[in-house]
Amino acid sequence: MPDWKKIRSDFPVLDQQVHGKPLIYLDNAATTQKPRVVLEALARFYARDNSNVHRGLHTLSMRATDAYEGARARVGKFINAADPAEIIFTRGTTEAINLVAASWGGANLQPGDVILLTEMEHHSNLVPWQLIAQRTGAKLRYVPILGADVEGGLDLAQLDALLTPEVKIFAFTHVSNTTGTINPAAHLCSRAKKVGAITVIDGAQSIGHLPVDVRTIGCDFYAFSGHKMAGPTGIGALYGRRALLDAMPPWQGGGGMISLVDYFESRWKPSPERFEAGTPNVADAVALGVACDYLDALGRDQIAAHDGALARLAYEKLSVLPGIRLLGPRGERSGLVSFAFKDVHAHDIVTFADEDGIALRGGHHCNQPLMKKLGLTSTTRASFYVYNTAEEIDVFAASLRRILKFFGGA
Ligand code: 7TS
Repeated sequence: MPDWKKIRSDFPVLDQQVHGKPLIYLDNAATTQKPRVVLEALARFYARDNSNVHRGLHTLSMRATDAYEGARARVGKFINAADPAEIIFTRGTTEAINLVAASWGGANLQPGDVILLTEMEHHSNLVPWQLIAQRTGAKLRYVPILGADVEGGLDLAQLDALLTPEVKIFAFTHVSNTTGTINPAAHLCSRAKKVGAITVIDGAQSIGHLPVDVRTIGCDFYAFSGHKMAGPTGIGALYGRRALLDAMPPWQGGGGMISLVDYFESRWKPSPERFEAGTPNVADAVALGVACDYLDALGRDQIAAHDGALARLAYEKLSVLPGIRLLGPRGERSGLVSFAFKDVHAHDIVTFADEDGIALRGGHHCNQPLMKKLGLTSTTRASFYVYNTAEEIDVFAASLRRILKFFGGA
């Protein structure tokens, strides 16, 4: 069992005061903080190994290439990919989903085909599909949610009616960034497979929080961001099954992705180079590999238990506040709580909590359609990670009581 109290000192940014109070960082669903080992890996790469990859024969270039390809293998191992070539480095989840939509979707979707999504998707797993639907004539269809303030899960009873043979892609989030719902990813993939649909999982909120094994889940694609798993911004990955990737066309052209170029036509390298045109983000990829080591040393099952316990504790402490509407499941949930008050705007709560040194997030969380469905325009969200503690939840709950009192709500 990790010593959770000691872990805090691994994160230099947490050692500061905000408005004279110790920083309590509860905005981890937006981005997590980075441990010292990740910061050092970035500095070390630039101080010792910096060079462009793949195109050089000199020592530094070979070192940079080894480090970059080593990071690819490490990230592949982190999610149990069968082959490092199944890992394509991207800027993050958003770019990874855009890659699948543009490349697989552009090559395969026909008018009348259906892209199945869910009503709880982040804009990143929504807008790219709208764009490719417009280009190809495919249609969008949604798995509805049960009331999000009841349990916040998908209405799985509708799956039989929705998963018809016209469905070519089923793209869904592993964990909701607004309700904290953990979707039954393996079950959804096996249901999609029965009608021959490929599956794309948005892993932005799961990758750093739960054990993720793409082969056990049985998905075709899995997209995630490094900055939500203790790694740097500007780096993430798309996992794709090799057979699918090898049959997909490039989505961006440039150096590094070709085997031969002539004035009028070119030939592509296989995956992953085919999908990584231009100089890649070498330093951040290397540091992402170090973030994988850091999280695996803690144990992702332990992290899931820790974050989930904090979220359940917060849910219980907040549920007694007058007039609160708490979203998502009461029991098993990922490490976040999202809530709304009728008379106090989320932005006011976030601003007032900041005075107590607490970092929260208020708004639609890039979930505008879900907000509309819930009859809300915004929620306040507290999201937890390895360095958060039960004591911080107490301070957070006390701060909310103070804020409600100020607004005349308690
Ligand atoms: N999918 C989900 C479920 C997310 O929560 C996010 C980011 C993304 C995709 C996009 O990730 P990116 O790294 O490509 O930007 N979510 C949030 C959030 O909840 N608050 O800020 C960013």
